[in-house]
Amino acid sequence: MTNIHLLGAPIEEGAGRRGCIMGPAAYRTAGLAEELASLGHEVADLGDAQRDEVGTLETEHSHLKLLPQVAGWVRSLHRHAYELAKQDVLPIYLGGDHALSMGTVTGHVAAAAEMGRPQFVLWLDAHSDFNVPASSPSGNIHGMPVAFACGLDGFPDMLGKPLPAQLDPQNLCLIGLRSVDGMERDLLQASGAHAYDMRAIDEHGLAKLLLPFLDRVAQANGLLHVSLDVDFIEPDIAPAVGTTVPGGATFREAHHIMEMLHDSGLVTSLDLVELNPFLDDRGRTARLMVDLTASLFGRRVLDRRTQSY
Ligand code: B3U
Ligand code: MN
Ligand code: MN
Repeated sequence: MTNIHLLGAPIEEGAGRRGCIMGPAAYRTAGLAEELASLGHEVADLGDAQRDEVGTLETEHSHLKLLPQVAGWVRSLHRHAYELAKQDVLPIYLGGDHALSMGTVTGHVAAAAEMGRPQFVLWLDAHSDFNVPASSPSGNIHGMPVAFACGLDGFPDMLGKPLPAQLDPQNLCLIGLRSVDGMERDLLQASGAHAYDMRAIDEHGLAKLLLPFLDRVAQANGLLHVSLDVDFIEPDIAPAVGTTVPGGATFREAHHIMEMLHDSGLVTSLDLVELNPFLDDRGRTARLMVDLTASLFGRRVLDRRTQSY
């Protein structure tokens, strides 16, 4: 039994199109809390976080879209995540676009550093979200949270203070990549992060990519934050996302990853991001995300684990 805290993060200013503001409500409508409770977990819904008021921020990068609004969310969510990380609960952040992870990941990394435990991050996404302001072709801040959390240079004052602790790219695993910008790819590859595109899944299978990473988390007695972007999944079955990229994870692959994560017992926090209910087809994407979360929290057909290779 896990003590799960749900926190809504209805940010949409980091994405190129509107609609993610409705994400937390869609998860509630799709029955996320009830589903997790039916698996035997204790679930508390903390409601939605509020955005801080932030005035103009200094930056040479004038193409950054809605910067003060995004920074307002990041500051608020950073505080919430830091506080939740220090409690004996497992927070699920209901997005909201992926810029929210600038707050959640940095909050968890800061708390982990204070606790003297390494923080690991699993990023399940079609994109690596490793742009810095200078490399971003769009100016959409949801394309930048991983670079920010790793402490790359060139960001305005998103947190209202220096980054308390950086995410070590060695502790970062990205799976599902199929849309990475030119300069972004150079930054990602130079960082030393463990990055896997769809080709790697095709060639090796998910278990071979994920299990060694999970082993490293376990060996290091690490904490594991999972950030699940809707666009990780094939858009035919998960259409409610602003940046669909064909060739995503299948229904079976997505559930398989969640089941392996559950069996590991290592996940300590989770972001569900980029759900745009305005683009959904009769709630099917919201329901799929709820079902995937249920697999991550123990729903299974038969009682067996993936064997190590
Ligand atoms: N890399 C592109 C596209 C993108 C990243 N994340 C999303 N889209 N969702 C960018 O705008 O940075
Ligand atoms: Mn993303
Ligand atoms: Mn994405």
